[in-house]
Amino acid sequence: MFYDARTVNQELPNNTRNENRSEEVVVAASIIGGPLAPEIEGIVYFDPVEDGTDVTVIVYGLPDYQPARNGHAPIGPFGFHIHENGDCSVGNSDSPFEISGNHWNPTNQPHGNHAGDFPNLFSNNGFCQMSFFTNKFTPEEVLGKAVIIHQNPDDFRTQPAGNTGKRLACGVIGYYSER
Ligand SMILES: [Cu+2]
Repeated sequence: MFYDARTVNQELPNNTRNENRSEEVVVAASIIGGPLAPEIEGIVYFDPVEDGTDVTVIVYGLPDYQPARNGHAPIGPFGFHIHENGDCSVGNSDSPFEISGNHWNPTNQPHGNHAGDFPNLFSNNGFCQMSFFTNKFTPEEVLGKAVIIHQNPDDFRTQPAGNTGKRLACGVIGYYSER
């Protein structure tokens, strides 16, 4: 199942949730760049499959890659996670999206094995498309949480967040429908 990002950017009212869900209703997150990367836009789909979820991300406007230098982490590939709070308020513009909280980690695992630990996003002139399967949750279990794109790559070993640096973009996971 595949939808264009621009057709699914409206969340359904609360009173339509779980009632007669048609095939046009999907669990997804519309991604918006914050003050450090306002060009970013995109969508993440969470499609139910046997024993888990197919996650598909389509993002535009990622910053250009910059290699590590002078003790600074590389910019890109971009760390990508589910965070525990579905709130994409910017807050501090020098360190946006802090209100989304820490990684979603319902089984109390070390970073690298959080339910919300995802592969890094690789930019192709700003564009990324990626799909992967996870058995760590169903789409319903991540409703009301947030997806975050970070400035730096996830090393999947530094605790508690993989040394992924600042938060470039955010999206709240909810029910979306085609318009
Ligand atoms: Cu994160």
